[in-house]
Amino acid sequence: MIAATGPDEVKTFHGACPHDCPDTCAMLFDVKDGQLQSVRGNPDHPMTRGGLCVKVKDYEKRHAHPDRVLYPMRRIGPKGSGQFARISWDEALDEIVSRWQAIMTEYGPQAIMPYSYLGHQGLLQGLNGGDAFFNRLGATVCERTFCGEGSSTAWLMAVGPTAGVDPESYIHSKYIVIWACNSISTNLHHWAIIRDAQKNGATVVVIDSYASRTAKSADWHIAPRPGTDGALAMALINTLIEQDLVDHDYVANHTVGFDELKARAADRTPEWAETITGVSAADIRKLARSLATEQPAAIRIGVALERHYGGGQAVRAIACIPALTGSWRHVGGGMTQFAVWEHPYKFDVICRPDLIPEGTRVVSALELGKALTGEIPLDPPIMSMMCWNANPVTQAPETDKIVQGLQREDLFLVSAEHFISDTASYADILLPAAMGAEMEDIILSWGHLYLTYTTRCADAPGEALPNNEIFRRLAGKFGFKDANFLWSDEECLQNFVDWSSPACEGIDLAYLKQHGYARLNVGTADNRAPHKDGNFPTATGKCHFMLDGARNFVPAPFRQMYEAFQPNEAVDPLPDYLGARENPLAATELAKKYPLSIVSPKSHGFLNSCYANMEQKIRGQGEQFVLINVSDAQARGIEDGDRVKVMNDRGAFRAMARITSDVNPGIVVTTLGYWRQLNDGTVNSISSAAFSDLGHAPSFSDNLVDVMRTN
Ligand SMILES: Nc1nc2c(c(=O)[nH]1)N[C@H]1C(S)=C(S)[C@@H](COP(=O)(O)OP(=O)(O)OC[C@H]3O[C@@H](n4cnc5c(=O)[nH]c(N)nc54)[C@H](O)[C@@H]3O)O[C@H]1N2
Ligand SMILES: Nc1nc2c(c(=O)[nH]1)N[C@H]1C(S)=C(S)[C@@H](COP(=O)(O)OP(=O)(O)OC[C@H]3O[C@@H](n4cnc5c(=O)[nH]c(N)nc54)[C@H](O)[C@@H]3O)O[C@H]1N2
Ligand code: SF4
Ligand SMILES: [Mo]
Repeated sequence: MIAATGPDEVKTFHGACPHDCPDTCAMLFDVKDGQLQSVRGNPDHPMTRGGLCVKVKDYEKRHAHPDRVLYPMRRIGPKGSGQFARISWDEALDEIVSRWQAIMTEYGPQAIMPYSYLGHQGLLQGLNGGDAFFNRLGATVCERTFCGEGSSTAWLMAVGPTAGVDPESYIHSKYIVIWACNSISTNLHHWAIIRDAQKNGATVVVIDSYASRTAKSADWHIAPRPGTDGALAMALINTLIEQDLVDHDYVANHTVGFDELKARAADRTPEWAETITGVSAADIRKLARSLATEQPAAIRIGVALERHYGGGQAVRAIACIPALTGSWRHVGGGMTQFAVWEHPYKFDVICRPDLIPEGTRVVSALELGKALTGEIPLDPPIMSMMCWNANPVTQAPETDKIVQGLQREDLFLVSAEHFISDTASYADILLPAAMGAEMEDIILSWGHLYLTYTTRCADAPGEALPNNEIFRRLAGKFGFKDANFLWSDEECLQNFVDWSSPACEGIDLAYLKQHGYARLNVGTADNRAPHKDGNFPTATGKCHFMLDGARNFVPAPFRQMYEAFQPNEAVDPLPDYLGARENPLAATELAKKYPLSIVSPKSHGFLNSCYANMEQKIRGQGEQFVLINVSDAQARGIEDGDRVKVMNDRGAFRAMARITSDVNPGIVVTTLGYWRQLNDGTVNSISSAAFSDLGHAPSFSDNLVDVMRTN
């Protein structure tokens, strides 16, 4: 506790936002009589700066929401009907254990599949417990490559596991390129810094398939066709080299493969890229020149970049740019992917991959629909799934297939949730999960360089339990004695962070609890230029334009991860443009039937599918919509506000048409997160489950559709 205003008055505690968001805000929780009364951003935190986003600023309402799941429940109606009856925790856990034991006897443990993601981003409640438990059980391993695994693979190939530019150092940048990221909605506190830099005279460029909120606030919006960023990046490389805008000294000392990159980029001219991207050759030249001459220049990439076939290669190409120009020499110069690379979390202790029995199969979360329906033949089939911290029915591709799979009478689904989400509505056993202020944790941050602690300070309603406790109890029922399952929450946190690492110098758990957050010991935002003298955390210490074909370029601790994500097919030694699968200019047959490219970014008002069941949040975000250019609308007889059907061979959803010049002809946009049970289909009904080129990344920006008026 950090303050109390009287004996039974409001007490204030350190908190942290648990959502999957780069900002990981440091919060203050005001609690009275065990109830969360209100929340604030911690004004002392250098990134949060006292502000919270529209989603979370009234977080207490989510805690106290009347629809929260309060008790363990058993399904009593047809699958998906949402009809449940209360049972006790013991009954629920005993039923789970006996059903799983029967499945394990008949089919073996791999017939059970865990399914989770980062619905809670804590080391304890997000990553711990479930993985260790299911690994120990011998269940199928669920590969979760939703977010960043393509760009991470590319990043490791080019520069290694580095945070790159500290998001706070952007205050020193003079030229800022935000590439496929809608910061105002998805990374608000970084945007605040960028806006301050803009006020100080920095130029802000946004490269986005449509005029997002962030693009509209930029000095310059560049709108390549979706999935063509690799061509744009290669043409920038071509221009930098052709116009001799290269920092030759930096290139000679700190990079590998310049001559080969030069040869590769020789015919990737701005004119070539113009035909692919729709961005004029003159604009490409202008952008290249500014990136080289207006220093410090920084590039912040968003997750949407990896979301098409070729997205991984596009990130590799972009990662060459700051080394070619020498931007890395400056504080506020270079590139940012994920800050989390500097965080000393012990993932091996948290997730216990060592417990996975040899030969255990891996099923991709992105292929859940195919796996549950038998489209991917699995022996044994998946007979049970447990879902927590995730909502695949709205969030994963090919959702119609997922729903078909979840309707299987012989599938035993366990769901731990706050609400009866679209996925939880199919559960056989529904478990009530505790929420943010009701549990202790250290929340991971992938968007800044602070550890953030959150206090257990409010009572969970009904009988809700933290995820970690649910798995502790399940492990107890199975008699698992491995240390993880016996540690208290406090012991877990002591064991999950490498407190003895240089990054944690001067920080321990006691300090973190007292202060709520702590900056990692990695230099300050005002002096940090991590690759001024090269020092890339690659095997050579250099930035790799080119790989030599050997895989040992990735430094040892990350090699296993890289190998796991990297498809077996040979990797091009150099970056290049690889066309998207559903590129209308290339996939011409498909494009005759479905001529429009759809992108489905994050909404402003929801956090993935969280909050999309709360009335005032739906009002803020508006009903499910599709943005469409006037020419595409006219060609289909669509008027603004019409109900339309968006479809392809994978499925369809209905939305309201919004006619706008924010999207170019040939492109439509629908935001993610709307609940299927409150809408007629959602955007992932049309999404492809195909992997992009690197890291088994998803293909959410690689889909063709058509739109039809329905009223
Ligand atoms: N409000 C809000 N904030 C969130 C979330 C949320 O749901 N809502 N989710 C959180 C999560 S899990 C994540 S991963 C982050 C993600 O946050 P971002 O990295 O910002 O990702 P997106 O919003 O998916 O996409 C960003 C932008 O990329 C554009 N885009 C899509 N495809 C392409 C393309 O092929 N090329 C180019 N150049 N642009 C493209 C989209 O139009 C969009 O404006 O946000 C986090 N924060
Ligand atoms: N078309 C399209 N699809 C996308 C994306 C896109 O941009 N476009 N983005 C992708 C990305 S980047 C991501 S990260 C994924 C996200 O995919 P998911 O992680 O599946 O998304 P959420 O909707 O946040 O689901 C989290 C669920 O966990 C629950 N939850 C939250 N906290 C807890 C807890 O403490 N305990 C338990 N038991 N449950 C909890 C929430 O109520 C919610 O239902 O979606 C991906 N899907
Ligand atoms: S969702 Fe992101 S911006 Fe909003 S409070 Fe949480 S961490 Fe901060
Ligand atoms: Mo994400």
